[in-house]
Amino acid sequence: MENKKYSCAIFDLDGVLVDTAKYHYLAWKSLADELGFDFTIEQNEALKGVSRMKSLDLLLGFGGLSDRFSQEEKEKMADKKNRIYVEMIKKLKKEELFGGVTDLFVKLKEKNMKTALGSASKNAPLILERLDIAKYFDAVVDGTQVSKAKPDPEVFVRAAEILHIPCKECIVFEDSAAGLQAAKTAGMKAVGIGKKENLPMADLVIGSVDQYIPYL
Ligand code: B16
Ligand code: MG
Repeated sequence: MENKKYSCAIFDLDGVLVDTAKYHYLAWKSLADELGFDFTIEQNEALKGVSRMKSLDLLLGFGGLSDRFSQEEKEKMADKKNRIYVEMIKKLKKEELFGGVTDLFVKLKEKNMKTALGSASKNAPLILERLDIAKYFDAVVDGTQVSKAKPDPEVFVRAAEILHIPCKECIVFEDSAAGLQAAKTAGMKAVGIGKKENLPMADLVIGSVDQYIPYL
């Protein structure tokens, strides 16, 4: 157990606070079905944390359909996937917030730590509203506010800037390889949520965010 103290915890959203990753998967899978190829849950790992258009490029690559479509056609496909996804997350229930998330937020406040959201998703505001968790964040940075997608560190650096906290005093909680890479590049502590074999670049891997409470 380390002794270093941090001032700020930055949370990814999809896959860290709520399992929206499964809805992203189902929405991309329905597009793959329509295009006539299989898209597996293992392949979906590569899409986690990356932007919508980059995800589409990866998906088309898995289907052997790279370079087959114009930019306009790709934008239509991405819009279609997003409409399917939004229909799913409009029905998101508060109970889908991962267990222990609220406990961690309470502990962070007790320790006077700042909290921020650092998500690649343009749908983050809708998800925060559905889960009623916007109140827990001192700063929110999402996919509508950044120009460079993870693994670029922009989303996390922006959150630290808003809160006037040096990057080295921030801990990032992330479920994706791209996001952990972004955290490391920013000079932040990178805590992986998930399985060690999928997240080799993390400083620490835990199964869920509340497992970090003993480290505070
Ligand atoms: P959207 P996060 C990411 O959110 C997802 O992990 C990733 O699968 C998705 O492609 C990306 O947001 C963009 O999402 O299409 O809703 O704008 O994990 O950074 O919270
Ligand atoms: Mg994520």
